[in-house]
Amino acid sequence: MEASMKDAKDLKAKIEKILPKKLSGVFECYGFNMEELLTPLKWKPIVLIIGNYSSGKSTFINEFIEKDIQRTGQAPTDDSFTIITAPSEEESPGDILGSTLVADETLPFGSLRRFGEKLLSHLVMKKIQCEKLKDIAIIDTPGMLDSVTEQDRGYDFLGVIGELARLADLIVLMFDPHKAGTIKETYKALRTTLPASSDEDRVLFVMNRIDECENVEDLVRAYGTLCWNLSQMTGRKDIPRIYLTYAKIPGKAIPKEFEVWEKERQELKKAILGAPRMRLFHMIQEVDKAARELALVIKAMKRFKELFLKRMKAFLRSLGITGILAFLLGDLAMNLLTGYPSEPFILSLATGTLSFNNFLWPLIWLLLVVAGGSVYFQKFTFPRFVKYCTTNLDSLVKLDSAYERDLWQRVRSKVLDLLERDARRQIWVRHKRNLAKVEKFIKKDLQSFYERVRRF
Ligand SMILES: Nc1nc2c(ncn2[C@@H]2O[C@H](COP(=O)(O)OP(=O)(O)OP(=O)(O)O)[C@@H](O)[C@H]2O)c(=O)[nH]1
Ligand SMILES: [Mg+2]
Repeated sequence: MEASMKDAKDLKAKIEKILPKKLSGVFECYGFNMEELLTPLKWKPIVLIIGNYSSGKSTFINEFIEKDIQRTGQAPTDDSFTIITAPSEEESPGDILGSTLVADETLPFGSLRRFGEKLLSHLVMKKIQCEKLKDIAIIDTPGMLDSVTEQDRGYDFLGVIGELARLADLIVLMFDPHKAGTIKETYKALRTTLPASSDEDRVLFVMNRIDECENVEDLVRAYGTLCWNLSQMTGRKDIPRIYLTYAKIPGKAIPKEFEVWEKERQELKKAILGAPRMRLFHMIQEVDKAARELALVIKAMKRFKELFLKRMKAFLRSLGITGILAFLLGDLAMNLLTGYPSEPFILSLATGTLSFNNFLWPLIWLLLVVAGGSVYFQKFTFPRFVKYCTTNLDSLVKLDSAYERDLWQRVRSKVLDLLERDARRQIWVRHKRNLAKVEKFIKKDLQSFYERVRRF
């Protein structure tokens, strides 16, 4: 584990150096926030434990860290988010309150501030001396409870879970056999934050408290229900691995036939200790996702610019023709209407009496047409063109794969926003060059990151 923590640190430093060097400016240009992308990398690897109430989350954590830190109990026990980790060498053990956590720039929790005061009073970090927690942090969460609404809690519970899931490198989703059918809400929270299928290997599914099944038949039934519900929600054809576990509770005998699952609990703990390695994948996946999203946005803006130039060309062509006509015939029309100027340009050209003075009115007419044309363009043609693009947003991109269609759904609103707020500036941006930069980054730098991680 030592080695992989160091690798993670090296890789993180590399990403933090290369990403701004190669792509800063490009990110900002399209309203992407590079800081936000790098926040999950700020701190140590995070393991998030979520699931139904009383599924045994806190019991499992206490067992993992070999200390009775979290309160456990049959009724819904926790109503707080607890981040448990070991203090660094210069820190001392103790509790840190939510309001301090979100204000601390060295921690990745600043984004939780937007969920309000109520959440902050239900957020705490416990720093305890524990060898296993030196390189990881575990977050214990309040159990999902269908009857508790957002109003009761006073903050957007699923929003918080989603945000923590974004920061986490490993997510343990814990159920128990009594409630194998009530996982919808939990999964919905994950689904909205982790839409790419690649992210699903960050989630470990656990069915805990299996010792409470009457017998193996009962267990199989509960397992079946859970699988069915999972496949309904994930849309995956394969069944993800589900760890079947139980805690050894003093005074509670484990039925003999369940002892074969004893090692699953150990494997789950091992998987959790592997979080630093997961972080490496997480880091690269995040950067990968962001770079591909960015590339798609640039493609859309590039197409926008191309369409604009086409429209502009057509406009200039008609403006040119109007300009020439105005230059040649403008003063003739004036002459016919008012008798002034006495010698229109075209007539003096025909009679060969052209002098410097004859150019005055044609030039004024030309200027008037050009000025009028550009005002018209700015006021009417351009806004109409932008409107056309925003209503036909999907036609700005060519989507070849399901992956790209997913990607487009995620960035569509960003493109819309860019066009509505920033269309004029986007005309001047060198999209082609930016796209080449991002594509080169994906092909070269990102690949070398992947290769490095595969070697670990
Ligand atoms: N039989 C049995 N009981 C368990 C097991 N795991 C936990 N328990 C008991 O179940 C109850 C709930 O456990 P907790 O660890 O508090 O559950 P939790 O998921 O943290 O619950 P909330 O914090 O309320 O969401 C406690 O009384 C535990 O002793 C298990 O594997 N088998
Ligand atoms: Mg608990």
